[in-house]
Amino acid sequence: MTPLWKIALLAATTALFAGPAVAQSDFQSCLQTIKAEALRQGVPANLIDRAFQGLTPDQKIIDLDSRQPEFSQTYAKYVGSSVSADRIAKGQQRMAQNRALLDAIQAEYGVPPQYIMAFWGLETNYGGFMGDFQVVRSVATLACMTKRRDFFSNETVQALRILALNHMTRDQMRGSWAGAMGNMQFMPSTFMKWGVDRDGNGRIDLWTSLPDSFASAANYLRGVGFRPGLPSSEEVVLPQGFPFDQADSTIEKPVRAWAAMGVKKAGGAPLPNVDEPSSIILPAGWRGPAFILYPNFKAVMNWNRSTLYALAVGILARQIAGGPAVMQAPPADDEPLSRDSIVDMQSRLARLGFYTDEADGLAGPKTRSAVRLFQKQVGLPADGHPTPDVVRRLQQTVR
Ligand SMILES: [Ca+2]
Repeated sequence: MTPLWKIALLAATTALFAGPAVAQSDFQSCLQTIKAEALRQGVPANLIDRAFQGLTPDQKIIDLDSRQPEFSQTYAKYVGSSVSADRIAKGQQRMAQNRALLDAIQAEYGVPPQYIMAFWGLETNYGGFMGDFQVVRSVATLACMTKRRDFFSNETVQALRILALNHMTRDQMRGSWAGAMGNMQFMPSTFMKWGVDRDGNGRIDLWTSLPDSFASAANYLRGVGFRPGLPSSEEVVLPQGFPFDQADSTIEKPVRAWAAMGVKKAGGAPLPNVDEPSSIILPAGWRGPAFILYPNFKAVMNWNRSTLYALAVGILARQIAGGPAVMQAPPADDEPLSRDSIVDMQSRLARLGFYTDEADGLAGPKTRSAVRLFQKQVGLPADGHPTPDVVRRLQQTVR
């Protein structure tokens, strides 16, 4: 489920301020600290006391939170499972059913219907699984029983504010184990910042009101920079001899500059003749599909800081709107790497002087650029994509 990524990465931004995890016996005193902040933000004391009455930490959530994925995610597996034929068909059906509403929202917020459908499809399979955890208990547990105290304390305060505004009762307010709520899996803080009462009944209801859910998603996307015009991303073909070390989300050029290098849309049509900053990425390495990332990709990444998630949004949106599927298949041997083998790879790259960060088992931009330096040294295409083959060659080279 996507909220996992979202929470992990949002939380990382507040890690500097996070206090130590507290023992279970301190749960009540932790709640009192949260209560003080909620009072400061105008939540009535009796409402807070009712919301916290009988509240205990949920061990299931603590267990789920401590799990770390054993393997890295690959483009083929992630996009293959999240952009299914069924999800495309359902998205088209839901878009047709809600056409007038979605057109009105597009006119107001500049977000095309297929994007709202793509987020809805990826977040909850069009409202099919919104989560059944009590949100106040989830975020209070995560605030008081994990290391991400500041982030989730604020989420708890925002959840209390939602109750204070009578949008939902404590028992009705359900979500994922990590506190993501409703059709679009908004965190309480996102709800408070971007939620919209589109149907005008006086309550923001992201569970049962589609007008509220869709308008809130569009309001959020516009708020984080989504603009009408270019899509978030699209598949491209690279010319023979394209320098693979230029294919990285950290390298930006005007769209026109990529076109001048011979980059075309998949299928051979020219790229748009514009100067918007854009990047090329190879999410499954040089043998797989290439994508150009336009400025709206950053807005999508703001919703969820996972490149694969953001690519899936663009691919799903395009096909919901009747556009083509991705043409280039990923290589069949692009296998996920275990955390252990990524750690092994990082420490060997460090011994070569190519990698100076902590060997954390997560292949981010610094790992990719270290892999590129190694690939150049041994004469491989420098796509920076970590594969079992790269790991094997490193093991042979650095002992
Ligand atoms: Ca409403």
